[in-house]
Amino acid sequence: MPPIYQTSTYVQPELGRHLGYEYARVQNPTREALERNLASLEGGRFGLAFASGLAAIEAAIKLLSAGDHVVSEENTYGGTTRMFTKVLSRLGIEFTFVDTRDPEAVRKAMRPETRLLHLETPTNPMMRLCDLEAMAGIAREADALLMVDNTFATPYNQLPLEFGADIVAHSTTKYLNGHSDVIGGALIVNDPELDEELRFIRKSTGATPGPMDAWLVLRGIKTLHLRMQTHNSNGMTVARFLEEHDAVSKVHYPGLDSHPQHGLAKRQMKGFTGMVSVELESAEAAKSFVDRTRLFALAESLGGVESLIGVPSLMTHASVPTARRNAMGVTDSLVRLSVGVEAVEDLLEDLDQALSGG
Ligand code: P1T
Repeated sequence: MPPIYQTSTYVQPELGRHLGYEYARVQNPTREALERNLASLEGGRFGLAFASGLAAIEAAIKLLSAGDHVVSEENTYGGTTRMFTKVLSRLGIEFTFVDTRDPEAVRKAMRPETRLLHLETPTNPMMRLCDLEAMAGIAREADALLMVDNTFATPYNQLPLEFGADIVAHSTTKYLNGHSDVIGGALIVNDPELDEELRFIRKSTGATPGPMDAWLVLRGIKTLHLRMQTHNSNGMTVARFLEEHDAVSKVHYPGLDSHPQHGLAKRQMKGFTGMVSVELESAEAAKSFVDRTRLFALAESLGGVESLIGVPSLMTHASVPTARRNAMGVTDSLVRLSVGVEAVEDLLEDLDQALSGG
């Protein structure tokens, strides 16, 4: 097993000569083991681990300068939107948010100063998809970088670099670690210059993960394929069950025939994850549902072995302005489930009793 190099610095044999390791913000062997693993999983050449998913995305945006422009999918994780609109826009980087299901809308949003296109597919929490190949074409035409947040899909189900992405971003907090005990992030790239620039940004700004967290993520990844098989199959079973349930108005899950982009999902994804969003009849019904589940724990986050449930508008996406949220369908009656790897009959029983009201 790779040791946990729990150190901040490394002794140098003489002035002006070190053994490849100077200071742990810059180099750490445990972190490097994780980075090689992440690169290999995504089919990329270089991996960079970060202290969180947001830190990873932020580092990629820091490739840009004041006056540059980013086109972003509108239905990203609420914290990503908040970072773009409330922090990074203050530094003179402009953001335009679009529905990336529509390639024409994306093409129209691109400007001469657009340097990066940021995507999530499936999106959090509406499970909307975008056509990665089409998006890579649009980014290339505009001479912009394509960044894909692959947190929901995971490399087990989808490989954005193969479709032409330049940067894959992850919150390793989620499926990659898989055990809800670490906050972490990552970027994976193929281009050595991009890798070097990102490493420079991380070294200069400092969002590195500690060795213990890197080690835990690496350990979690060893079972990624086993966990994802069960997340995929439990997700599908739960989505089908909820689609038939009288108390549920609508299910958003790319694996269902009823998903408007099911064809695209089958083309660019191998499986459809454990993330399922459902619309109930009212905000009260949603509250009663999430308060009554017993196996599905009411909590933010996703992708761990234990099932979680939440209302995105009041939790993970509360920082997105209400009008924008509502326009995308992220209302108080939308419930998001992160279906875990428990026995699926137990999960269905729990959902059924919680939906049957009290
Ligand atoms: O929490 P952090 O590791 O910083 O990752 C942020 C992030 C980035 N990208 C996606 C797609 C995400 O879902 C997240 C974090 N999301 C949640 C905490 C959540 O419950 O949706």
